[in-house]
Amino acid sequence: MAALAGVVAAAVVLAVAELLGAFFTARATPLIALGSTFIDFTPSWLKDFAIATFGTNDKAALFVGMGLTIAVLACVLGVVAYRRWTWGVLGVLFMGAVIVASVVTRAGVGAMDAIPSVVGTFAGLLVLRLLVARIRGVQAWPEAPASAAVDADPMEDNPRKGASRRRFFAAAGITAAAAGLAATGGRLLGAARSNILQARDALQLPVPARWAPAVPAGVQSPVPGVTPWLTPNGEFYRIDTALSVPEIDVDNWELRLHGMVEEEVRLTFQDLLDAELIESHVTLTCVSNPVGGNLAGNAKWLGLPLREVLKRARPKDGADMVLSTSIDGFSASTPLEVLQDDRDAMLAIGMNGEPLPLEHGYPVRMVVPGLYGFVSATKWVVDLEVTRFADSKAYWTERGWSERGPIKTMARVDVPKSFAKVPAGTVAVGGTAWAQTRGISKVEVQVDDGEWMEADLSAEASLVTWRQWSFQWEAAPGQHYLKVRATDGTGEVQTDQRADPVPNGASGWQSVMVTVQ
Ligand SMILES: Nc1nc2c(c(=O)[nH]1)N[C@H]1C(S)=C(S)[C@@H](COP(=O)(O)O)O[C@H]1N2
Ligand SMILES: [Mo]
Repeated sequence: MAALAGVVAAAVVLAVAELLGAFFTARATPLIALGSTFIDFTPSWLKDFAIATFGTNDKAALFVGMGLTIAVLACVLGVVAYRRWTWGVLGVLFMGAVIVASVVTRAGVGAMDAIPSVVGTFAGLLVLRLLVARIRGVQAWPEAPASAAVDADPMEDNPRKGASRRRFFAAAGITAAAAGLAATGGRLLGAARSNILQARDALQLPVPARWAPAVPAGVQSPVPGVTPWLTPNGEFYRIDTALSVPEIDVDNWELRLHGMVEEEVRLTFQDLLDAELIESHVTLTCVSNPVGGNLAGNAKWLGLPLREVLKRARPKDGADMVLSTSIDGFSASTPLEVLQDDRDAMLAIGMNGEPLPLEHGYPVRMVVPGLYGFVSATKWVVDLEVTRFADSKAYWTERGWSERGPIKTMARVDVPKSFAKVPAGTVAVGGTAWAQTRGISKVEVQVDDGEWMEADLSAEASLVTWRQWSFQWEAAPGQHYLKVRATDGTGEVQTDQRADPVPNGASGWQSVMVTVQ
């Protein structure tokens, strides 16, 4: 009963904070803040494990893990509070302090945002006090007399004790239900108070000063089942540290470009709308993508070239990096020269003809062709500091990843899937390959230990987008391994050297086992 009292009290802490949290910064509720803090302290091997095991469900897995941990701690605290009330109080206050500390140390979160957690903690303490008193009430009644039959129900023997026990469970149940209602109410209220989705929908993207070059016919591999050449927004992979998507009001958004510059530049969202925007297809890739993985996507981006912004700021001699920071404290280190050359690195506001989806950085993110996202693609970006690699470290660099991240040449098999069973005869094999900024000049397929055979390349849209391929395989019955490798535009063949994603991207040739029947 004391353990149950602890769990109910913990639910009250979270629910009250959730309800009040509707009136404060959304990222400041206890679960989000604790989870975000946990993510920030996650070592890279654990991040890698989480992505490898749960893929893009890693956040759901984190919430389940947190829920279980909190439940266990709450059981313990409940028992402690029942045995020694003072120790219980100290334990609850300590947990409350941990929550408050994790809330107020989040980027872009103010001290006032701790109010829901503080009120929630005291509400939880009050509930714990009342429930513990009820348990004491149950305990106060004598046990059933020793003379009673062994199989007799003690509640029958001592009806008053039974009634007081039922009162405890009723109080616990009603409180838990109320907590559930409060939490749901808080969610709905928070969603209702936020008008960010309406603001995004109402946004009219400007006409670009320079349209994306027309996509040639035949970019799509003719093999059915190969990933679409243009990734729809809803299917675009999502990787970030944000447990709760930042909600940014475009009227308050401002970007500050500062540091080693002759002139500090500030941009409002209206400045971006009024600027000469360009449109460009770019394939984004995540450094955590394992060989054969699908953490890559291709979209048409609309934005302001970063070289134009940097031209206005005039970087000083000696600067070699731009540290971009998001509203929630993520940061990326991008070589300055990459943002100044002609590859069309941009501050993007549009994705496939729409404003950026919230999860992909609304209202403004960076898109830099040729670099993995962790060193370039800052979503919800609000700050650019011109600095030096020697002076500043980005979010993932501090956690054991590389400070630079050019994308490695990679070929991927989409069809047939690994472990597929196919009929003997001609089997259509297909997939995609990327080497952003260098382009793909060749894709080859090897069956078992045979000769490398050249695949048919689909049309090339640009050097910064992926290029699809297809291959007709005359398959004989039995179990076979299909290997694939790409050659980039400079003639360099994709390395067969196996490497893990940490620290600067996976490498090696993908091998797919297929059973031919
Ligand atoms: N604010 C913020 N931006 C971020 C990240 C992040 O964690 N926070 N992750 C980066 C990484 S690792 C990648 S691969 C890309 C992914 O962009 P997407 O989610 O739009 O596909 O975003 C980058 N930008
Ligand atoms: Mo990434």
